[in-house]
Amino acid sequence: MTPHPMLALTDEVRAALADGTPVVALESTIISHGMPYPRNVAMAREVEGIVREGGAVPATIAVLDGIPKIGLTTDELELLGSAPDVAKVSIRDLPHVIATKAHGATTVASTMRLAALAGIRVFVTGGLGGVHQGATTTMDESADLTELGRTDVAVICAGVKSILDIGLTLERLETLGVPVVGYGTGEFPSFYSRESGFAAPMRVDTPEHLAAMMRAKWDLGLEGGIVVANPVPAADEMPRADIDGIIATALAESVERGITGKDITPFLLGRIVELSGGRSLETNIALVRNNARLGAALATAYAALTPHSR
Ligand code: PSU
Ligand code: MN
Repeated sequence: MTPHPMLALTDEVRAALADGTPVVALESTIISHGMPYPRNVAMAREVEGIVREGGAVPATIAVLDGIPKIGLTTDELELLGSAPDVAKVSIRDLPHVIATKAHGATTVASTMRLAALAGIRVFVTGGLGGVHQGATTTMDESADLTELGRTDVAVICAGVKSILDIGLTLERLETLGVPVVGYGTGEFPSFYSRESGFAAPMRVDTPEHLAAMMRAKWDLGLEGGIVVANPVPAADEMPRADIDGIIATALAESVERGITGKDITPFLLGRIVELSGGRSLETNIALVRNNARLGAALATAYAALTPHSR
């Protein structure tokens, strides 16, 4: 497919997509709003390097001066990680950030959509948005879920952290027809920990089987994404007893301070880093690295099954 004309692709990404070289999309909210500077920028560069070592081309996605960028330069990554005026941009925010020629860091939802418009089918992130705790009264559910229901991209993440309601998130994904796959595990992982107490709805153990699922889904015309839940390596995980208490404290503070809407996830992530004395940041970076390795392998396996024109 031809990339949408409103997108600005780097020459490297454009060439890779044209000749069938595997490409892996990466999001930017995790850089601008998910981790503190300068670790965020170092993480973003390192993850791009891991994708390259795995034989794929990284395409970090963001909006700069109102232009959706597919692939970023080193200077652009630095800007996204350090500038104070980078908005968190989900699907509903895309028209505004483009019209006002502003900078925006894209969430899972908007990164998925821009990746699909470029012709990229594999996307690596850390954690997915989902149904928030208390959503039965607040109705706070991430647009990541609706986007997964409609856009054809496989999203590699480390599961859903318990700042969200994991059970309700899995229910919503089932309703939306989104396959949720435990990679090498029968248990759905909870980001900082390998366990969540919830079973993974299905299990796959190789990139080749994941790629075959992508082909089967989209060849049948079943639109929408696939969630690949890849547990954090055992050596890097946080014990659930530790992290659950920290998350409960951060959640209580968010209620006390009246934080709502798009500000909740960045607030909670920041407080979890502080309350854990930086431990959660190390786990977060480790799981993104692990996802990047799988992302490169999956993009490679998928490219092997897919003619260049698709
Ligand atoms: N979870 C993380 N780190 C993140 C996010 C979630 O551990 O950076 C970001 C992702 O970009 C995700 C977004 O798409 O938060 C979800 O925000 P919301 O719930 O406002 O849709
Ligand atoms: Mn929300």
